[in-house]
This record gives sequence, C-alpha cells and structure tokens, in this order.
Amino acid sequence: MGRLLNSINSPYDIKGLSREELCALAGEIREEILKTISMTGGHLASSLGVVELTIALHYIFDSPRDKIIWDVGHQAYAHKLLTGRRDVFKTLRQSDGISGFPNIHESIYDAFGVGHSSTSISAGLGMVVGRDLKGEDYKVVSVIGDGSMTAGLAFEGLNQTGHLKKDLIIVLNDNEMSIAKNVGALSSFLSRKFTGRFVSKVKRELETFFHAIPKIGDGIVSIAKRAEDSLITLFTPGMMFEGLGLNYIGPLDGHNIDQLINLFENVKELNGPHLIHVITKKGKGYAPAEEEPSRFHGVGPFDIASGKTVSSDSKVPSYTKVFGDTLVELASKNDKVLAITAAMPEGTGLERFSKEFPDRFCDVGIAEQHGVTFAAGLAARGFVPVVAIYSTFLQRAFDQIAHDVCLQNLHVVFVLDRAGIVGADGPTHHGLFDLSYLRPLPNMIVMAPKDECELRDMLNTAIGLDGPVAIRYPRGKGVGVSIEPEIKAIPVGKAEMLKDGGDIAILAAGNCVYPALQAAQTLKKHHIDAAVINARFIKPIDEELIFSLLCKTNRLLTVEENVLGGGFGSGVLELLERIGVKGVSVKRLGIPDCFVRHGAQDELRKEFGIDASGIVKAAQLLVLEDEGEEKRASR
Ligand SMILES: Cc1ncc(C[n+]2csc(CCOP(=O)(O)OP(=O)(O)O)c2C)c(N)n1
Repeated sequence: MGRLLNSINSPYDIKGLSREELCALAGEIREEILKTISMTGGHLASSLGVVELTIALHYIFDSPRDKIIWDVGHQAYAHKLLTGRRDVFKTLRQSDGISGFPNIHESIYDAFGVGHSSTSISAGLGMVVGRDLKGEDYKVVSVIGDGSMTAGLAFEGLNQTGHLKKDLIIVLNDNEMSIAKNVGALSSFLSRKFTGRFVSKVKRELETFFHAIPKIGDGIVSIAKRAEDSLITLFTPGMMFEGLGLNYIGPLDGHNIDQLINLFENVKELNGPHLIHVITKKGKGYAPAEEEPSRFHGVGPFDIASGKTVSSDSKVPSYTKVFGDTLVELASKNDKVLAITAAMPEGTGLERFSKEFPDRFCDVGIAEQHGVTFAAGLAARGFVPVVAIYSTFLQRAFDQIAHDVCLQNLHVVFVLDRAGIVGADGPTHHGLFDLSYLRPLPNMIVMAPKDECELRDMLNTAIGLDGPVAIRYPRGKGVGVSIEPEIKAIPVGKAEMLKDGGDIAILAAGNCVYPALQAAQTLKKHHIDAAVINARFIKPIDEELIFSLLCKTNRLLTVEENVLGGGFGSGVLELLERIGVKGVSVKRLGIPDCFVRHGAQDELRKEFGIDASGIVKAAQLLVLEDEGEEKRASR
C-alpha cells in the first residue's frame, strides 16, 4: 500500500495534504483498487473513474457531518478507502467482509445505503428537508452518474429539488457510459460534442445575428460576452437543469483535482440547489478498463498485466447465454418477438439479439418502469415483447406489471435473470422476492426451469401463450445437461414427477430441483422413500398432481430460492386451504423474513438450508415429527 494512503485513517487526514500529495494519493488509491479487485472481482471501471472526484469531495466537505450520497454505490471504492476501511478493503464482497456498496450499517461515512440506481437525488433532498426542519447545519452532496440520471426516479428528484430551492449539491458524473454505452436523448444532450462544437457554432451565429441589429445589437453582444457563462449555459446541458430550477455549473474535468477542489470550495458557500457536471473517464488509469469499460464495469478476478479474466474451464453455458441464444432462435421464426433491456444488454444475454435483430431490440436505459409499460404498449399492438430484467431490478416496476400488463391481460414475457441468491453483490441484488411479487397478480403465469434445457422449452412456451408470463432463473452456469436441439412447449400448470416415493413428497421450484433429487438419494439410504416433483409452474400450481401425491403421503416439503412469505410454498399452503385438505404435514424451505448478506452462493444456500443437505435434514425431521405425532395419537 502506498505511503500516503497508509496514513489516511479518516477523511480528516487528507485535509492537511498538499495538492501534489493529493494527486499522488489518487495514484495510490487506483493501485490499491486495481490490486484488490483483480483478486476479489468487483465494480472496477466506475470506481477508477471517480478517484479524483472522491478525494476532492472529502477534502472540501466534512463527512460524516456533511452527507455524501453515492448513486448505485458501485463507484464508492475510493470512498471506502478514505473512510477508515483501508485495512479491510481486501475483504470487499467476501463473506464476513465489507460490502461492495455503501451501507449505513457498515460505516458512519456511508450516508445512505444503495445498490439500485437513481436514488441519490431523492434521498439527498429528503435529508436536506429533514436538516432544515431540525434547524441543523450541514451540506448534502448527491453524486449521480449519467446512466443513473436516465431513470424517472432521478427526474422526480430533480423536479422537487428545483421546486423547493433548498441547498442540495448534485454532482453529475458523466462518463458517457452506463454499463454499456449510455443511451437515449439525455445522453446525447450531455455529450461533449454537443457542448463543444455545437455551442461555438451557435455562439458565432448569434453574435453575427446580434451585430446585425441596428443600434442595440453591439450592446447585446458585449453584455452576452460578459455573461459568457450564461450564454454557454443557454446551449449546454445547463439549459435543461437551469430550466428545472437548479444552478448548473460545468462541464468540468473530473480528473483535475485542483479544479474540483476550487469549485467545491466555492459551491459550499452558496445557497440553493446546484448541479455540477463533471466529465470523467470510466476505467481511468488502467488501460484495459479504459479500452473496455463495459467488461470492467463488473468483473471477476483478472490478471492485471494482461487484463484477462480468470475463467473456469467449465464448458457449461450460463442460463443467461442459453436464454440469449434461444431467444435469437425463436425470434428468427417469429417476427413479432422483440427484446427489451433496461441498460443491461450484456448482463441479460441480449447482445447477440441486438446484433441480429437491431430493429427489434430496445435498450430503454435504466428505466425498468418505462420498459415494462413500453412493452405493454407493444403488446397492445400485437407484438410479443420479451422484457429481460434482473429479478431485483424488476421490483421497481411492480405497478407497471400489475396495472399496465396484468390488468389488461397483455402478452408480455418477463425474463428474470439473477433470481435467487446472487452472491457477492449481496442484499441489494439478491432476487429473492419475485415469486412473491408476481404470484399474487391475476392473469400472471410464473415458471422456473430446473435446468438450462428446460429454460429453452419455457421460453418457447411463454412466447406461444397469451397474457403475462414470467420465467425466473438463477445467476450463473446451468446444470450441465445436454441441450436438446428441438424446443418443446410445456402444458401450462403441469408439474413434472421426477421420482415417485411414498414417505414424503418434495416439491421443488427451479434450481432447487436438482438438490431435491440429490437429497432423495441420500434419504433412500436412511430408508425414507421421497417423491421429487419439479414444480415448473409456480403459478398455476399443478393441483391434480398434488391431489395424486396426497393419496400416497400426507407429508409435503416445498423448496424454493425465494422468501417464504408469498412464495411457492405459500402457494401450496393456499391450495391445501382452498381445497379443504386436513391432516397434511407441510414444511416450507426458503428464505425466512430477512435480507440476506453477501457471500458465496453455495455457502448462503447451505446457511439457509436450501441445498441438498438442508433438504435431507428437513425431510428427516418432518418424517420423524410426523411419526412421533402418529405414535402419540395412537397412545
Ligand atoms: C434500478 C437499477 N437498474 C439497473 C442497475 C444495474 N446497473 C448498475 S450500475 C449501472 C450503470 C450506471 O451507470 P452510471 O450511473 O452512468 O454509472 P457509471 O458506472 O457509468 O459510473 C447499471 C445499469 C441498477 N444498479 N439499478
């Protein structure tokens, strides 16, 4: 670790450094981030891009008294290093280590917890209003990226900020990138080409125009020249922000510590809402990340010298890849199929689709709510939109799914990647609620494949149906089954009996099916004959099959990688209640009423008892308890 960084125990320690030392500190921080992320994996490029900005903010503002709020929080590694977490930085994203995102439970310097995008302006404004109501005196700074600025939530925050006119400092960190290249009209509006060449041209034309006005024209030009900033503001992104009632300052070089410090020093003394537009380079200082910022946005362990990621030798494709390839296959036979992503073409596996069917591919930006209603509009005109959004981010669009899609029974296919435990990204990113938020919605059909081959059949089924359909699958590699070339359709609401057995029936959803099969083998050794059912449909649940199971056993064990509240097991309980069956012992395995920490997927599955050994234990207990009951009853 560098000499300067080694002496920083809190942001207070950087305040005595000279400007040269601050620049040297930036280099040391970059080195430390690079070294650590090359081993742990993480959000490298975004964090490298804001090192100078972070130093300047902590140099001028007095955190934790002043509140610095990061948006998404994936860029906060330099912030972590400067705020007392230098020595534990190597534990980033590891079990029992520090979180990859700001977390109010982790540090007093993390003013607001985050992981999903576009929250910083609203949260910052809430703090500002709270501060003023309590008569307190501190500054609030919300840092937001140009990608995150594309979400409706950010604009809702801006709208109220401009209206209230309170002291909030918003720093717009513009690197022209979301995870992929930023998209949309806002992004072009912010672009440097526009602010540079375009502004000069407009200025020249205006000057000529004003000079041509007899008597007053020259005067206007000289006033305008004196107010050069205002004139620039009129034709730069400032135009939009000023129109919303914020004072716009920028664009500024976000890697020039001197410039940033001087500006923050001044703005700190000003009242009212300010938006400071800084231009940064994603991946700054590490050539491979500067060249491929998308690949280094979120990256696994890699070799620093070559930039090559350390990959496993496994040839098993990820669910994401199987989805992407299958969608291309199905879309080539059905020209009504469109694909929609909310700023994650690579993460959702839609890159190939975007190249093969550019006219039928839509990246809506970080705008999950808009994406869903946009899909509803397409469906209303006879298209089959496939909306691919991670389980956790689709939470944003609950009302759009309910009100715009389900209520009108429109044929929108939702594809939820990263459903279940995702691992190192932790509680903000685990997709543990989707079964519960989708299942109660009338008209919605919900499926979960047991493996990558079944995912293909489910996608085919979903595209061939009518009305809203959702498919959810986990993060990572498939099970490794061979992929059948023929894609089948699955009858709606039909589960799959994989193993018969009379002592207990294990009803498993999605990726819990193979662990359930494994558990059944172990249970056999313990003389427990378990039936294993691949639920396939979380909704509608296969009533017929459950009836037939209840003729053989009165013990049901449900397993799902979702919270227990409102999930698949709840659906089974509701079914039993509805049909009035009594005397059935049901045990549900899943995630209890808690947020799950970050850690390795398998480790967390074990912790929550939803792996094979957890299923064995639960099945044994259910059988034992039940036999005990029977004995007690016969006494
Ligand atoms: C609601 C939501 N949707 C999607 C994501 C996934 N995501 C994480 S960072 C990111 C891009 C953010 O771009 P920007 O704000 O410009 O930050 P940069 O990484 O470029 O610094 C996206 C899409 C998210 N975190 N939250």
